[in-house]
Amino acid sequence: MGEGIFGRLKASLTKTRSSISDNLDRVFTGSTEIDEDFYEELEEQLIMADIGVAATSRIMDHLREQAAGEKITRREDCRELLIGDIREQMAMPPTAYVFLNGRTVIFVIGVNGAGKTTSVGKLAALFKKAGKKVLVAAADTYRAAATEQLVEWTKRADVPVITGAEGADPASVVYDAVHAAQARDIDMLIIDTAGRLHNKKNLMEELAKMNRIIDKELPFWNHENLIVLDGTTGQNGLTQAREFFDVAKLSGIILTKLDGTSKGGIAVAIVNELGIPVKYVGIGEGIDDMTPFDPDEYVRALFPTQE
Ligand SMILES: Nc1nc2c(ncn2[C@@H]2O[C@H](COP(=O)(O)OP(=O)(O)OP(=O)(O)O)[C@@H](O)[C@H]2O)c(=O)[nH]1
Ligand SMILES: [Mg+2]
Repeated sequence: MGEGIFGRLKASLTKTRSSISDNLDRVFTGSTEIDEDFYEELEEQLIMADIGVAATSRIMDHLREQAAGEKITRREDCRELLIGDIREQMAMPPTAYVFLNGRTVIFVIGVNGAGKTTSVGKLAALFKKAGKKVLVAAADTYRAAATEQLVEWTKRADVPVITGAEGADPASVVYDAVHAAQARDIDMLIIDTAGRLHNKKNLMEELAKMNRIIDKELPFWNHENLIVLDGTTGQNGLTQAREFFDVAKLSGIILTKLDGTSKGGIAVAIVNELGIPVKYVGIGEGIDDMTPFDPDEYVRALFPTQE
């Protein structure tokens, strides 16, 4: 499945003439020797690819340092250094997926429209297929439509869901879900939340309250807070994500809509800026359009001619 999905990621990253891979390749094949023009051009292309100013400047500094230290003069060799650097930065911490081995509660958080509810549905399907007992909780009680949308997804994934009335306290839904999870011997409890940042104080209090319930009721469970980021919003999405760091201890990123951007470099910017790993990527609107993030596949998709 990974190959198929990353084949599509690769296709989407190379679909336009302005794609990162085309232009990056051009930088490396223009002439054989490294010169100042080369560095400038490369820097520009990395920023164009959504890798962001901070990550680009880190990458460029490292590249210049390495090239000087290893006395590298050929652009082609520099390309290998660049690929190695990005692969290293995107490497998964060894603990990234430890939560899959035990009972886990996952909060899915993020701004409006990022793809939270869709991602909860896809994760539920993914875990169910892996043989887990999954329960979903609809803690976005602000709109009745939000619960209806999630209920649809849980039907598709064939997993049970705990809901609350419109306007109910989200923490009460979490409380009910926690008890249902214990009674039904659940492995994975996935909680969909509302995405509003206009009232940060409320959001903070609400997330804190829900987290307290988990800490009290499920102290021995793994606890993941996954933030959903829309891959098409580029650097703006990052600014919004930073706000969530103030309100929750984030353990990973779900990067959605990678099928909708030719600038896949956003994942590099995100990891560089936020310092937490991308754990899952969304690559379409269907239930099977989610996969664990694979740094090697990702780098291969960014640099397609390097196999
Ligand atoms: N192409 C594509 N569309 C996606 C992906 N993930 C989500 N979407 C779409 O993005 C839109 C918003 O998704 P939701 O899951 O409703 O987002 P949300 O974060 O729950 O939104 P709110 O509950 O309103 O805050 C929907 O139209 C989804 O189909 C993806 O990986 N690829
Ligand atoms: Mg939603």
